[in-house]
Amino acid sequence: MLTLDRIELRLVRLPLKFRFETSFGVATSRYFALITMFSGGLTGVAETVSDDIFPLYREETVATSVAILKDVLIPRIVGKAFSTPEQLAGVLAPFRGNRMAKAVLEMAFWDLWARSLNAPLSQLLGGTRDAVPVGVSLGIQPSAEATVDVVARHVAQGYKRIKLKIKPGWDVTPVSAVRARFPSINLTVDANSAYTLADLKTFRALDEFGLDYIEQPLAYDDIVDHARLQAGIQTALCLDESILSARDARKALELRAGRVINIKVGRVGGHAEARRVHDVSAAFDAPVWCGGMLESGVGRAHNIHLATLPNFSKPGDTSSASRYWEQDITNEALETRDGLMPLPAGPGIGVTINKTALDKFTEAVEAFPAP
Ligand code: OSB
Ligand code: MG
Repeated sequence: MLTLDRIELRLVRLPLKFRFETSFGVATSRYFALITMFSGGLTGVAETVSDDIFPLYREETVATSVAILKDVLIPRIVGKAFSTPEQLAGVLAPFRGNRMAKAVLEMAFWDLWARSLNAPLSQLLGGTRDAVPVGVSLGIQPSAEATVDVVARHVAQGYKRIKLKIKPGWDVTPVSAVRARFPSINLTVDANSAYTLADLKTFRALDEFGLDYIEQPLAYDDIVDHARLQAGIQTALCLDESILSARDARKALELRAGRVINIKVGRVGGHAEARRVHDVSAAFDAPVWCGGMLESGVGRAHNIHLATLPNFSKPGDTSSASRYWEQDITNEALETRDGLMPLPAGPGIGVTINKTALDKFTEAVEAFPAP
């Protein structure tokens, strides 16, 4: 049993090294709530993946997650004792939605629990590898030439898959330029829900470029139109925003709304649900891969541990930390070698907090003691 003596919530803003443009907006920094759980001499840590200010990816923002964490979720668990992450998740389960807020607590508890057992998180999740293949997600660039340049740089760094962000009016142009220069790289696109079924012609055009998949072309809350689109094109669809649970994954795969699933721990409410999405996808012979939300070393370490499960058979988005940050908040450098990200070794998520760096990027701290 682990008693949660105290929970700390920090608001952290990390400046990004690059301007990250997607169909829904531009990011120049990453804002998140970092949760630390204290039990005896042990700690567990995780970060939110909620949106900065505007709910543009899904519904949750840092402000909504923090409100639910403070008013509803933290008061239900602080001072209480839990013997498994599932037990803690069970206390949060009656409350609807707010999966990103629930996930940060569930994930921090997995880290704490794994440290208490002196085991790596990957081992407790059932992971089978000590390194995971990774690709890179490249934001929208100002021109086709700039797109080819940025792709060339990342191909040279060994990334095993290049994903281009696209939006209506900026899709076939960058893809055809990149394909002409790199005929055989593993190439994908991510539309972040910017298209509708009226854009079928564009998807038929994209069919000509041998993409491994097209990620989340249609609405963030849709699977029915995705099934219609999938029936009309050759390229596999990959669902990201549309999948919030293993139940969603089951329905989407049953309807053939896609053939690949991007798993993000925060989006589905935690590691246990992420593992259930992984398992249900395996039952449908649908490969999965581990997505990213521009996480710091803390969230990235969680993602790498999850991605050691066997059905994570496509390269994920957990690229090198040095690509995103001048300075990360973890002591360990999370860097890829030849397109492989080594599992951070040691108990829990295998990384430790650089307190000086964390303090530097912290905007506010709040402590929740046991009542
Ligand atoms: O759709 O996968 C996405 C980043 C923020 C929000 C949504 C997405 C992304 C990425 C970046 O693609 C992945 C990463 O490098 O962490
Ligand atoms: Mg995506």
